[in-house]
Amino acid sequence: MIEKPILYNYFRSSTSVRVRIALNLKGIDYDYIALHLRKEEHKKDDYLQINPYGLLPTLKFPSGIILNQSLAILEYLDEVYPTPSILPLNPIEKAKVRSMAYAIALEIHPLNNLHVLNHLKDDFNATEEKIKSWFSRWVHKAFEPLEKVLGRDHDTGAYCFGDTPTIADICLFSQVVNNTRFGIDLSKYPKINSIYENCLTISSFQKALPKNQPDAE
Ligand SMILES: N[C@@H](CCC(=O)N[C@@H](CS)C(=O)NCC(=O)O)C(=O)O
Repeated sequence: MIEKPILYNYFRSSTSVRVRIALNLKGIDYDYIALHLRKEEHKKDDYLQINPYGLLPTLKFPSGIILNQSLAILEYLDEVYPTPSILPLNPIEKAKVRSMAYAIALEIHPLNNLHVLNHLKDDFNATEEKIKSWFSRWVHKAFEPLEKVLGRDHDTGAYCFGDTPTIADICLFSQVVNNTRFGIDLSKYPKINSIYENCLTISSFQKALPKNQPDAE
């Protein structure tokens, strides 16, 4: 049993949603510390001492161990707390799951992060409409091929890989939740939508939703 960690996060942050889902799935109790991104609480000295990158989420253990980067946290949790598993053990299966997770976490999220959107607005005078179009562009650029992969691949089940959720579903679900804030039309992605709906039936995913957090607005 691991010690009770502190999760520094924000209700709306999709990378925070990812870690909340994994903690919930694994039944790990944690203390919730909210940092308001729009109020730039993640840029204050106290937090930068904990995570010099100034990004959320961060998971801190009573032992003093501090972890950041949501995918690194997910994999760490899966290794020290293997049941239920969120990554297959077989190397090729693991690579397939990581590939889908990375299609979202590495191809969409870094381009649509708050500091990127703020940079477009502040330094390139991008309008709200242009920012929405930017956000939407990177979602579709990854979701279109992901939908094809999910439709083609025999490994696809109720979830991205088989019939239990993995880190791929955790990333997919968190991204779909984030998309709703930008009004992205996802109607052309039946597979992605059905996986999202299946995730919604699991209480660990429900509990991690932005609206169910103590700092929800
Ligand atoms: N790759 C990192 C990304 C972390 C990240 O960008 N978090 C966002 C919230 S979803 C953040 O803290 N943004 C603050 C900012 O953009 O200023 C991870 O997966 O943890």
